[in-house]
Amino acid sequence: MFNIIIFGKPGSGKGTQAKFLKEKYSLYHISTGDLFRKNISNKTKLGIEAKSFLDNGDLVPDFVTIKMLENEVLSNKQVKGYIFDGFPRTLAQAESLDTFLNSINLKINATIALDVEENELIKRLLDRGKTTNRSDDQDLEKIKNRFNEYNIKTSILINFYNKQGKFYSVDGKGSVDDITSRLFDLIESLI
Ligand code: B4P
Repeated sequence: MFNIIIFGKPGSGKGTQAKFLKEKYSLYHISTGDLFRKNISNKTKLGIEAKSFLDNGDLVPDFVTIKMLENEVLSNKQVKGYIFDGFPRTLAQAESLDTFLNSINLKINATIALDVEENELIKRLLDRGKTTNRSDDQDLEKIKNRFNEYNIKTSILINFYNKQGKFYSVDGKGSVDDITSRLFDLIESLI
């Protein structure tokens, strides 16, 4: 099994690149953002709980997110590996992911960050906001709040995975194809 976390600020291209990694390495892709959005559009209990957090650009509380992630892994066990996209985003999520994976004899092999500066990210997210109904992409204040959430709660995970010798960073600027090639090159050097 080869299990990767794709990491980075909001809009850094995690979801975009995860699709290519999933195809190339036959991984099962788990995007917590997509799971929340699916639950919101299906008006499930989980979706109703998560909606206001997503709308405001806040992180959804850990207890909701961790349980959802574990259920998704346990429901999809016959796979070659997982790509975790948008999870973990807090220290509690990272610690619980390690404990959970350990309990089913799995581990994270690499955490790969897409490095992009905030001005470029704001442009990307506002552009997407024009063509989708994602409320969190349509308002500069909400986008800034998402960066703030990342800077306060998520960026500490760089140190967490660095200490485990599992943190890698890739330049996330340039064409989607160029970034995919950089990711493939890195992963080839790890497997
Ligand atoms: P996510 O769905 O994870 O969204 P994201 O961080 O904004 O996007 P991503 O980095 O995947 O960027 P993408 O490829 O789409 O999170 C949304 C919300 O869900 C969070 O704010 C939070 O409320 C909640 N949530 C999710 N996980 C959670 C967790 N673990 N705990 C608590 N809450 C959680 O790319 C963005 C745009 O850029 C796209 O339009 C794309 O086409 C474009 N783009 C990509 N690569 C590009 C490139 N190279 N050049 C130009 N544009 C590019």
